[in-house]
Amino acid sequence: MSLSSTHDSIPNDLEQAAVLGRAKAKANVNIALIKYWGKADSEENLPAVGSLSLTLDEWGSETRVTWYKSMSNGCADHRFILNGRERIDTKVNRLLDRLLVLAEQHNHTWAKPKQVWAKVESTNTVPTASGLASSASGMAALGLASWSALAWSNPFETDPNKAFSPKSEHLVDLVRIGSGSAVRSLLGGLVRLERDGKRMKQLRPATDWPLALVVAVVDPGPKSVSSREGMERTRQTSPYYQAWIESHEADLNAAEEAVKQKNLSRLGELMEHSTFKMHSVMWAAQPPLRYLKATSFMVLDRVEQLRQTGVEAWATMDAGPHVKVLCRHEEVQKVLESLKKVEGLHSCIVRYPGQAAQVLVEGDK
Ligand code: 2P0
Repeated sequence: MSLSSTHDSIPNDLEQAAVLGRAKAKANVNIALIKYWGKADSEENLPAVGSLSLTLDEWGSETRVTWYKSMSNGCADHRFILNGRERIDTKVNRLLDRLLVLAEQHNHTWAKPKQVWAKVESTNTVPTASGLASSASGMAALGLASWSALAWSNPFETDPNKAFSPKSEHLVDLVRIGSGSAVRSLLGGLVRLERDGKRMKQLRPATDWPLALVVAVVDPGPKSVSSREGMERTRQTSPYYQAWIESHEADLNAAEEAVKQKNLSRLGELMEHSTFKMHSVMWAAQPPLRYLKATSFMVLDRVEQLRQTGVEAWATMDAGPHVKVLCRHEEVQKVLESLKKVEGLHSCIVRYPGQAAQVLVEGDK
């Protein structure tokens, strides 16, 4: 049940509401090397396939959540302020409402969640909704902050990358309600998320393998079709959907093996294969989902040429036109030099492997 749907007014004066708890968290974006596309259950946002990702440094979200309780009997909708501007976001509301349901189920002291609402203040350091994974960092930071503001301990605190207590499963479930890919941003470095959307593990920490991702930004504007809508359209109409699902696990296992062996060319081959399969199944949807632009293909040509000259560079694209090129640290300059020659390319940004999501300590503001 969506609690926000039962709310009918927003208190004009915040002083009419008591602060129940507050916390701040940050999370970085992650880019899938082996892709998630398609859902087994839309309501629970369960993925139809697993995925393998690289959490990046610097690009991410910092989010502060304050939970309020109305002093009157009135209820209020959650408020969401992104980069200083108030907006309505169904993903945010869904996640917060789910946390309130969870609180009720676990007899949290807040007792009457209908009178409880959240103010979310978030800043993104990555362009929003353009296929650069802003919802991954956004939902991971929101999940962790809203969870911590309930004074539930961060289940990742003791062992950020390995500890999976029942509590951390709840946190994973919560974050996944916001965004399927966001779960992976709870961990740093190279991460594998299983098909059940719950179990995941870090395959390698960020500092363990000097990789880089050169992001060729084709068009910084928002994407035309949301991932959620695109996945549903693909499931319903693409004749290749079943083949995508059935052939996926083998890619995931092979990629995990390549990560274990630090075999970049094998990992790169598998990454490109997963990307092209995902875009093929999208193209076969009706109407087709065409996230790639002409410039994306020009970048792909460059990446292929780089490989012909001995540079280990491999491409991946998500639900947007940008091309992310995976390579070694020491080959970043060669990749940049080559991509500079692509006409019409907006910009190139270099990112490196990044850390897990974390709760931030702040003064009593
Ligand atoms: C991924 N993408 O694995 C894939 C590759 C885009 C292409 O996960 O509906 O925003 O919120 O679960 O996580 C983007 O989809 O979708 C995504 P929802 P999400 O990164």
